[in-house]
Amino acid sequence: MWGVIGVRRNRRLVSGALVLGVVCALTAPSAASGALVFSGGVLLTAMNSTYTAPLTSGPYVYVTRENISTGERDVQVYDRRTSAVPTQLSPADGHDQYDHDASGDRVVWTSDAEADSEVWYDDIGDATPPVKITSNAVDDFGPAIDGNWIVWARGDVASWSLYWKNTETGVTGMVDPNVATVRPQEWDVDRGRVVYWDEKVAGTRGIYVYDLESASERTVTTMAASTYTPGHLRMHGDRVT
Ligand SMILES: [Ca+2]
Ligand SMILES: [Ca+2]
Ligand SMILES: [Ca+2]
Repeated sequence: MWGVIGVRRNRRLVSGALVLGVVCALTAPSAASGALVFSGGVLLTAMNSTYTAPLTSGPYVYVTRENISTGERDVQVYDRRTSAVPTQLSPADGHDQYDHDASGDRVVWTSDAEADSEVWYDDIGDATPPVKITSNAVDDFGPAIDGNWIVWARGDVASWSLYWKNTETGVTGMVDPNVATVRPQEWDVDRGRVVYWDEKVAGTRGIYVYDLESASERTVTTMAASTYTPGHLRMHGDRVT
């Protein structure tokens, strides 16, 4: 069983995977300036900044910006309609905020400002400041958002499980209550359904889709763990890719 150290280690693995996926999907950032090259032009460039994990949603481009001097990471948003300098969403507090996901003008991220990590949420379209949607003594990380639904991993002493919150109703719950040899991996949420992969039975890995409103789950596919590791899972409508 993994302890808290194991949870933190795996959180880093999740973060690394997300960054790697972005690098593959887009032109690699310039090593010299940290500028993000996008559609043949420079979208974001600033002194002392490295931009990672760009994510477009509507007119917005959400990024994690690292201050090269201090190493502090913060979540920022760039509005393509105004082309103004990015707005920083997370506090310049000397702590890291990162691993953002967005749905239109709604954005979530992980914050390391406290002893254990917490998940924050903001709707940049309203005047309400960002709110912390978790408050506990274990790690919360890897938030994904679509519409009213937020899904993230909540670390327990031994491992983690996927939790969800409906921002409209305030209701929260757990996606995957089973205790498995491998914890839920590579989750995504779309229209109230969560996709993830897991090893619920030792030796067998499966891709699962959990419906948050009906609390029902279907198995998309399973295969032997010795020959099969699911890739970068995405949920979109009725499709899992
Ligand atoms: Ca910060
Ligand atoms: Ca707001
Ligand atoms: Ca926490």
